[in-house]
Amino acid sequence: MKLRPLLAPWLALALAAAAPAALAHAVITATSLQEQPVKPKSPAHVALFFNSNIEFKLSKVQLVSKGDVHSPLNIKPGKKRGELLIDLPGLEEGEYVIKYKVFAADGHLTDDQLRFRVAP
Ligand SMILES: [Cu+2]
Repeated sequence: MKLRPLLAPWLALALAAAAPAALAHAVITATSLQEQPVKPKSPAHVALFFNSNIEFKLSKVQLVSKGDVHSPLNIKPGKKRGELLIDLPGLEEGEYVIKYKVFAADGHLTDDQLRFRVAP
């Protein structure tokens, strides 16, 4: 069959182009950080809003602070669909990253991060 080597790459491209429409990965649509910046040295709750329900037992969130120090953060469901609440300890002023690995209700993993600043 001489057609096969030609057909296969074309098919792979067509499938790749069709794939995104079939997926429903959890994507952040809003965060409370936009309205309530984190103040220094005061524990805070940060809410992340996803476009999908989250499997909380499978999801993990870490805080990355200066010097690439990773610490696990407690998470819990919020009141709204797709709302994830994060407990933040009191932090020094500076730049931080929230690294999250969350599973959407459809089982797809989102591995991403969110930068934020702690300032008075
Ligand atoms: Cu998905």
